[in-house]
Amino acid sequence: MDTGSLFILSVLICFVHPERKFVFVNKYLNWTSAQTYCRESFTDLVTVQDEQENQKLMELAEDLNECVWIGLRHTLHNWKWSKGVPSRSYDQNDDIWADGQPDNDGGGEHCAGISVTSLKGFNDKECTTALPFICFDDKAVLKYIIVEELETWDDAQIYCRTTHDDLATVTKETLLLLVSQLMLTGQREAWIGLYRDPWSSWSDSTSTSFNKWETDPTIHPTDDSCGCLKADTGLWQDISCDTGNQFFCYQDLRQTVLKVKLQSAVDLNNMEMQQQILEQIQDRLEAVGVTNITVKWRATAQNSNPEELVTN
Ligand SMILES: [Ca+2]
Repeated sequence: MDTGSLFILSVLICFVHPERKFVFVNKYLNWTSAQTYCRESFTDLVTVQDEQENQKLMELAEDLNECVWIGLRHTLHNWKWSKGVPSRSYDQNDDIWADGQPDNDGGGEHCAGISVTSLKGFNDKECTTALPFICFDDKAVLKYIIVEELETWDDAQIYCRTTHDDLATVTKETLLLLVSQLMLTGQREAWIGLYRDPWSSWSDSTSTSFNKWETDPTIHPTDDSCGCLKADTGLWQDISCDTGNQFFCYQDLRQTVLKVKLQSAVDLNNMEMQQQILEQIQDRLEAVGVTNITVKWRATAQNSNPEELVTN
C-alpha cells in the first residue's frame, strides 16, 4: 500500500442551534479531578444557566441525597470595573494595589477603595462598609466627583449610575489626583468602581447571573471552595474542593468530532480536491438528516497529514 496516500481526517460538526447534553458521572472525585474527567470525556463540568437546567440536573441524579459537583469554583483573582472599562480584568498581581493588598481580610473583601494613607494603590474592603465614594461624569467639568455621603459599595454604584455615569474607573495616573482631592475633603477613604464576584466564573469560562445558593457563599479567605448541587433539593452548597463527590459534566453537541481515514492517490493539499471532499461530506450528512451545518477545512499546525476538517 502507498502509505503516502493515507490521510486521517477529523471532521468537527457544529450545529446551528446550540444544545448541550448533561451527564451524571457516578464516580467520587475531587473537583479538580472531576473537571479533568469531564474535559477528557465530554466538554467540561456543567454550567447551570437557569432554573430549567437546574431541574434537569436534579432529575438526572434521581433525587440522590448527596451534593454533586457543578462547574463553579471560588476565585479571588478576577477584579472588574463597574463601568466595564478598561476591558481587561485585574488580579492580585497587578500593580494597582497598596502594599499588602488585596488581603481579603476576614474573607469577604470584594470591593475596592482608595485611601489617603496610600498613594501606591487600592485596598480591598467589605462591600457593606459605608464610605464616601467617587463618581465619574464625562459631561461634567470636573469629571471625578467625590461624594461625601457614606454609602455601601452597591448603593454608591446606584447613586453614581443615577446621578452621573458610574463609579469611577481609576488608573495609577489618576490615583494621586484623587487622593489629593480626598484629603481636601477631610475624608480618609472612598469607594471606586473596582469589585469582584468570587462565584461568577464557571469552569468553561461562562458568566451567568443565575444561582441557587442555599446560603450566602461569599465569605471565603481562599480559593479552595467549589460549588455542588444537592440533588434532592436543587440548592447549591460551597464545600472544600478536595471533597470526593459525584459530578455533572456536559457535552456540547454543537461540536462533534468524527475521525475518518481516507486512502487516496490524490493530493489533499489541492484546493479543488479539498472542496469536492467537503461537498461530498455535506451531501452525505444531509442525506441522513443532519442539516443546518457547513463544513470547512481547518489548517493544522503542521501543514501535512493528518489534516482536519471543521464545520460551523
Ligand atoms: Ca484589604
